[in-house]
Amino acid sequence: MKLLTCVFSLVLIGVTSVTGKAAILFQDNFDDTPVGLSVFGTLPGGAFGGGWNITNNVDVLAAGQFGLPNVGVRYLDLAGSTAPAFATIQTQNSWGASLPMTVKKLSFSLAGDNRGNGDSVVQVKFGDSFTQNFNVASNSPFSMRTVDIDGAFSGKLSFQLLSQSGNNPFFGALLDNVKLEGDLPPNVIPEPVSLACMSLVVVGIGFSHLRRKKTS
Ligand SMILES: [Ca+2]
Repeated sequence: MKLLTCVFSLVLIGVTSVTGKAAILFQDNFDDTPVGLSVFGTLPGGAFGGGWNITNNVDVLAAGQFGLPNVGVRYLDLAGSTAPAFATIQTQNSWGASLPMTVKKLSFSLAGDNRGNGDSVVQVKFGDSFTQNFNVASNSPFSMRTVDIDGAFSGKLSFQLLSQSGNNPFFGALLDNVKLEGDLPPNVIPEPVSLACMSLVVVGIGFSHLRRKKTS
């Protein structure tokens, strides 16, 4: 292995160990979730592991069902069909401690109830450090919301239907396309190849030092 290749590899390894590898950490478009009203307990969750815990209940709706938006295959109504209906859904995964990944960006799609029931407020939380309320007009179509999450934040992600201005407690904001992006853990343990490289570099530096000494 040539010295230059080794030096280049070490520089690359150095960069990797500082920043980690950018990746999607969690993603759920609910398209594989079984359709049903008043879903209690848990949801199976999406790609990249982990499901959801539900407080109260949600409706898992098929696009176009009940005259609702005909996009996104399946999505959630955060007001289920059984009282108490205003749901909180929270990831079973907790990022930061047991999953040592750095979460940097959260995105999701929200729509109004689309049944003329009034405006919704959805509270989004990430661990104990991040909380933000999103107002959703009753008739608004799905739109993507994006939030920059400080890499220092950690914990579980949750969506809670806080309020609904209409009279029907069973029609609430619609949620789809939840995604967390960030960095995978940095590779801090040197592999055998890296160790061999490092030895070569050290020897190389020693030689060039000796040569400079001889020529001076
Ligand atoms: Ca969907």
